[in-house]
Amino acid sequence: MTDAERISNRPSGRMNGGRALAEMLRLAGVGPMFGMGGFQLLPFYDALAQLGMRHFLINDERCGAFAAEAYARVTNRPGVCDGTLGPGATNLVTGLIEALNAGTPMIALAGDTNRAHSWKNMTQECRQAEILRPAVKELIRVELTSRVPELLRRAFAVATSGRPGPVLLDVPEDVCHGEHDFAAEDFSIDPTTLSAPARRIRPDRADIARAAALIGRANRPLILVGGGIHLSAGYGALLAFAEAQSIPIAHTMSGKGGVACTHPLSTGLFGRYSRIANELIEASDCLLVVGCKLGEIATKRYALPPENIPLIHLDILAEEIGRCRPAPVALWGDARAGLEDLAEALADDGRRARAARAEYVGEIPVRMATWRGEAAPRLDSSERPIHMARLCRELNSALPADSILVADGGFAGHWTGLLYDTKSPGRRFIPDRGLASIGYGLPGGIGAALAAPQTPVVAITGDGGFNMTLGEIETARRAGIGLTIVVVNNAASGYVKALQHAMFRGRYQSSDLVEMDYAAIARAMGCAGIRVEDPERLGAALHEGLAERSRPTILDIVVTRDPARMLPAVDNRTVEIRQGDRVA
Ligand SMILES: Cc1ncc(C[n+]2csc(CCOP(=O)(O)OP(=O)(O)O)c2C)c(N)n1
Ligand SMILES: [Mg+2]
Repeated sequence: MTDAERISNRPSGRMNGGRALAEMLRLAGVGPMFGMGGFQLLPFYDALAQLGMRHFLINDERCGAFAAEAYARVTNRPGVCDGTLGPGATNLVTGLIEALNAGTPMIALAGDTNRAHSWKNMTQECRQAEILRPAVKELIRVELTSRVPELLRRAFAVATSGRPGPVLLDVPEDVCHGEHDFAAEDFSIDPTTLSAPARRIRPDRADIARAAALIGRANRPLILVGGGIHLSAGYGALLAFAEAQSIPIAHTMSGKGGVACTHPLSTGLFGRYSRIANELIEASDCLLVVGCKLGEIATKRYALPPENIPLIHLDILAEEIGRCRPAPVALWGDARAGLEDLAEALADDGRRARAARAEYVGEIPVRMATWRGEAAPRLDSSERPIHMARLCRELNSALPADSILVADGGFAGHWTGLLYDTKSPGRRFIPDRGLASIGYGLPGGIGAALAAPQTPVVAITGDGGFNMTLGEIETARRAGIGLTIVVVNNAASGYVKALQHAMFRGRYQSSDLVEMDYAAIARAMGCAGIRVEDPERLGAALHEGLAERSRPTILDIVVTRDPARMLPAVDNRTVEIRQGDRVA
């Protein structure tokens, strides 16, 4: 059913607020929802059942928010989650901030107290609106049952416009349980607000002309893409522009997949960890930053890019431009629209630019091959416990081009951010870099798998992050999804332990985990579980996981326990940098 057909199928008559919420979400065509019930939102749950809408009980509302967030990243449609009064609502905070910082469209519902009894120590009562307000793009308190459709419309508009983000609807119990006579006209929604970006804004023409002049003069321009390229779905425009002008592309962890990592113009990850991109940044004479906040990790804690290199910053959020690094040319607008406009402005100069930069772009595959040669001992390592680089190499070989890899906040995200290769453009690498919480991998994998049921989905997580959210194995099994979960088992809060090794001469505190057999845990929970200690078994285990389509497979990968060898490279926070030093 198309959005337009669904939206024309309007209900009317007397119904409670919960039913009105569900009817609006049905019109909006939302995907599976995630939450845990409580008294306040029960009419909403009942309406979902009656309308046959998909909603998954989750074992922790934080995970519900993570799952909805990952669903939204895969589809660019708002993910939906809910929590009940008090602890349900406060558990949403981490997932909502992930969405806020990453610019992911979401709608969250929180049940609140019955206003006849508020502030009389109702069970679970707390100042949840105050707690949640800074975690979302907008918090909307629904004060009248009759206004449910209007305010849900507003929530979609806010979630998907400008820089997308999460919107929380705070719904008092009496508004959800209360009834109203609705007319069919009450139920409408603007179809353009059902996915991000709802609308596109183009940068100012004069700014485009200044940027084009700067790029036109550059011998070694470089594009730095962040997660905004996905929010804008600007893949075609990025590649067309980069190819027409012969400009290589580097990406942040969130920007991976803006262009396929296997494309000859891709220079890989830049920032804290890099293959060849950091060197290219330092040798560049013009940087075009697209949909990227230039935060701590992208800039190696503000050591990159050198101040003397002219920088053009294209971003949908005006106040993000120049926040961390002055941008002589500011392009305020949608990433795709901005790249299209730059391509048009420079269209007549393409032949000359490609000829002038032929040698420059020819360097990229050569440098990449040199890097690969240097990294080969790690990528091909047959050591036991398994080397993280070898695991990444096996992921590169086993995962087909259309697969999605969800990466958790610990080493899992950093190693795969550096070494995993996407083979086609698109949001196929999903790290939770908005807030970088550990514990995103499993629930994020659930959301991604439900968003793309035909697509192979792998979630890679640390053992610490996995411990945090183990209960969601039950959710994944109940959902019957063929998700493959790769647990990087280093029996440690590894990133912390590696930093303690580097900075405190091996004085470890609270960074060891007890040795666990996650494959056995998985089997006990009715899933497939494979423990892998031999790197030669990795490929077969991944294929087994990908072939299992109706229940999760947990691959328990025993990786290095040596904290001296856990980091993908030197982490520049552990090194005292003096002027003139080059670190990592
Ligand atoms: C919720 C949360 N708490 C703490 C941290 C800080 N932190 C970053 S990486 C890391 C280690 C996580 O251990 P694990 O998930 O096993 O991953 P590993 O680094 O061992 O691969 C921690 C604690 C965080 N990012 N998120
Ligand atoms: Mg660990």
